[in-house]
Amino acid sequence: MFWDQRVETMERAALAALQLRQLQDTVRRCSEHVAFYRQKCAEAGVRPEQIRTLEDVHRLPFTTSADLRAQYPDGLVAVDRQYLARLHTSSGTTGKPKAIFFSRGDVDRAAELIARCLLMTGVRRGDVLQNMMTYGLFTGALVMHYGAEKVGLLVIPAGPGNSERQLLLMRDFSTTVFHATPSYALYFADFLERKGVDPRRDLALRKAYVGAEPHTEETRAKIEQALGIDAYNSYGLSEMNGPGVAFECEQKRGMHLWEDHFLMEIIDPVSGTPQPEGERGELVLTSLTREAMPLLRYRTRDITSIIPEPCACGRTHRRIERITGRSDDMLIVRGVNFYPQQIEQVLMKVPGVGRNYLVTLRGLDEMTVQVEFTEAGFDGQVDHLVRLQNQITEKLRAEILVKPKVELVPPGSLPVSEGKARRVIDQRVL
Ligand code: DLL
Repeated sequence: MFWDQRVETMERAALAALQLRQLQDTVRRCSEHVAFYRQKCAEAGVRPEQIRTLEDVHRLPFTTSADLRAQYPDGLVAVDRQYLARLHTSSGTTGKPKAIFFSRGDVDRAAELIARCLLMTGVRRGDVLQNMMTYGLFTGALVMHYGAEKVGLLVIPAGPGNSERQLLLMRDFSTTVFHATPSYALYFADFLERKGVDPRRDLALRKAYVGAEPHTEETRAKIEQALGIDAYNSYGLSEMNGPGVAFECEQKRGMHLWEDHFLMEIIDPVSGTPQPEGERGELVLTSLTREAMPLLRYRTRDITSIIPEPCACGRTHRRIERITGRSDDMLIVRGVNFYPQQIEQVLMKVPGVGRNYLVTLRGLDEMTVQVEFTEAGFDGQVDHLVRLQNQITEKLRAEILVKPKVELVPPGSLPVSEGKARRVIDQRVL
């Protein structure tokens, strides 16, 4: 089902022509109204009228999250203050937050994109969406909320955490879809199991939208299996409205990125050079329709690749692969590089492994991986746990080439955060 079939299935040539017009307009607005971009473009030796083809995007300067912090609070705003309609912020791990402004039109367009995403997964009027993301400065809940209302769903603004209340709402109002981080979805599945609730029998749940943090295909499978639902991957970032940038359709093979609103490139994260289509690298996005705070060539730091083949659903907007990590998340332990996602990938495949884990780095280069085991998989025999522990250690060593200390802990004993999961704690004294 389509929200806007004409746009979603637009011929590639028409889409490219639209993108070029919008790119030219965005560059012009940035140069006219944002001193930061005027200076950056001058330094790069490029003027708006020199953007004649989509390839010319490569001549434009990059924007980084450091630039956003340096321009905090409003150095990147491109419209008069009276046209600002909403503020969101994104905190990240260090220092000042990033402030993201929306005009009235930006708020509407963000909701429109969510509406496309939701219909793409087969929901319709009459569905009940329980929004378990954090309401507030984070984009995750509000942007989804507005889009879901636009589609005509009944939206329950539950917010995160408090699993007892989530369950109560789910039961009393027959929730059919929920929106949550994958880590909370797993935690909630565990909670239901502990309560003796069988979601297939006792609840009306059919689908979930999971996003805002990296997760593997194995984690998706675990969520789907534990809750008896279809889970769709949802990608976005505050700098580009929040959720609704790229989303899976019913095929669940990569996420359609809305190319009439965002121009995507994949670059080599080290050299900054564009990668050929299909190659893995860092996703760089230029907003094509944002009014309040347009961004040119924003370095997302997210690692993915473009899927060039057309999708069976008929949409022509290209898909990106599941995000495998962030270029700044890479860990170096005892001289070996790897991504935290590789650990998750291994863990979620081992029978007997539960739904939460935590990697801690201490001292000079000691690495401990705490892993919850499942209630069902543990029969009280300690030697079974020891065997599981050895098995996990071996599998991790084979994948990341570093031998960690593995500690098995009971289900529900590792911390669960209300927002994004923190999977790695680095306390090294290097
Ligand atoms: O997390 C927006 C969002 C909310 C997306 C709800 C989906 C659902 P930020 O807080 O600015 O915005 O964080 C953006 O989160 O650059 C990625 O590193 C990561 N991220 C978001 N979605 C995914 C995903 C929101 N599906 C940053 N897979 C991004 C992997 C994701 N990483």
